[in-house]
Amino acid sequence: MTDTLTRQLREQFTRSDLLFALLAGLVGVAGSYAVAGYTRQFIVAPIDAMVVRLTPGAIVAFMIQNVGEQGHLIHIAMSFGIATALLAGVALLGLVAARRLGRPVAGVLLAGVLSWGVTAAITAEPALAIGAAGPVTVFTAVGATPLAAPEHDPSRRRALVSGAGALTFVGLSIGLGRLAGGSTDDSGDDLEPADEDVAALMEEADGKSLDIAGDIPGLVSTFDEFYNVDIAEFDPDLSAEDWSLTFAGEVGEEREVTFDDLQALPTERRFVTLRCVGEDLNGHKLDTAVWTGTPIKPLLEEVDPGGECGCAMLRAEDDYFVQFPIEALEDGFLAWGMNGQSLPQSHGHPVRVLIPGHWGETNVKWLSEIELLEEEMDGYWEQRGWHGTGPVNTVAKLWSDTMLENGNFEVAGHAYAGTRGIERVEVSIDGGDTWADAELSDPLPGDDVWRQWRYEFEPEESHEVVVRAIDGEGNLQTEEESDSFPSGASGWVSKTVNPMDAMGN
Ligand SMILES: Nc1nc2c(c(=O)[nH]1)N[C@H]1C(S)=C(S)[C@@H](COP(=O)(O)O)O[C@H]1N2
Ligand SMILES: [Mo]
Repeated sequence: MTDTLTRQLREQFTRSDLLFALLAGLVGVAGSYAVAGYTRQFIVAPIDAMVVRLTPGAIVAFMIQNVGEQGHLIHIAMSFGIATALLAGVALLGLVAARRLGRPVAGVLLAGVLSWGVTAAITAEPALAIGAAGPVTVFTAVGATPLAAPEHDPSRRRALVSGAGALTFVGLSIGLGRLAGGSTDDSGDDLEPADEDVAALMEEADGKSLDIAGDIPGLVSTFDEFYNVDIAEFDPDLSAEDWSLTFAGEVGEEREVTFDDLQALPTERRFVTLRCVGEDLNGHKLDTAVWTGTPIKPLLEEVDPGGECGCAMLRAEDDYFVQFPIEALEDGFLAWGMNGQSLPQSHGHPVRVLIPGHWGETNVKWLSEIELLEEEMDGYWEQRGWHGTGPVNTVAKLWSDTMLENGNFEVAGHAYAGTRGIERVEVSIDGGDTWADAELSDPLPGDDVWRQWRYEFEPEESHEVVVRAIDGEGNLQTEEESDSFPSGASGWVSKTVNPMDAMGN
């Protein structure tokens, strides 16, 4: 049965057809990249979004635990594969039609029109779709041409030349795509009018940052330092003018808020720290910025939320969604500025939510809708097994250990406990037998901000350094160790350091 099927298929096209179809698929994807760059107009982008949506939760959870950051690469490779296969399939159809009809031109036209149609349908960009359709058409034509005169088909040579041509085209396209896509310049423009209040806060943070010899962030993370977690490979590309936020579901009155509406509300600047539930205990998905925006509460009160569960689903333009209690949302902040610039694309341009003291995943970027619910529903990550919508765990990070010129050894890092605040950080240099207080940075204004700590000691050969924080309610950071999945990593960060080795370097 399969045998006859394979045979039948084989009768439809030759090995040369397959080769040219594959080349056409590759140059089609490359051509799309050449005109669109690494943006949502690139044919791979919507496919990636679909892959993200359709990947079953169990697989995503497995990938996060076992594959980690490379998971994104696997996703994107799959999406590239699908895009290439789609365009190659269209080219193959054209080649088969060319032979069947005995009219190469008809087959080539078919491949051209279909590749344009498929790309336009996927990207919703009819004009840019020519970037993919052009090269697909050309390579289908090359593949179909010798049919007219098979006796002139030096096929090996033709395949080599075409392959080289395709590679050259892909190379050129990568160069062009880099120019076309604005993905490199990530940071936004300066806020208008120049925001002196932000400047003053940044200066305050600078002044309060400890003098740490090791290379770690200050009290405000720079755009380069600030971590990023995105479910999609391609960030939504939204303009402030076209953006709006809808309050829907169990509300007394539906309401749509535009960017201008937001700007007309009282503007505040806040230090807010974000931490991802998926990070390792001593990981670096913990950062702080000065955010410009407006509180959510007055808007919520206007729409008069109802609903049994007292909960809301927040949705975003990348099809991200997360649900948590209105109680937490009420303390939230709608931010359009970060460190004195308009919100960068990768951090949710033009508007994101900040929920004090809760895990990063509640801080929805590219926010589009707040739906008040009747009953609880899982969010994107909850569907995939995570429990990351509640308050953050307390943590003291050990991010640097440095031999100082004065012969002492310095250990340092940041500590964070959400809205509970950090009261104290303790350091042990003997594996937890004895403890001493670390130097702490003066607190910054705000009720959801990390602090820096630093500890200096006269070193011996080797030390097991352990750090732990005490939050503002007097609770000691839990010693019990757990993985980040599903509720955030716990335990005390420890590290064996060999100061004398360091000195030898
Ligand atoms: N729309 C949208 N919002 C999102 C995410 C996302 O993928 N899409 N990721 C969430 C997660 S898991 C975290 S930890 C934070 C990260 O914010 P950042 O990328 O600005 O650091 O954003 C949250 N908000
Ligand atoms: Mo996260």
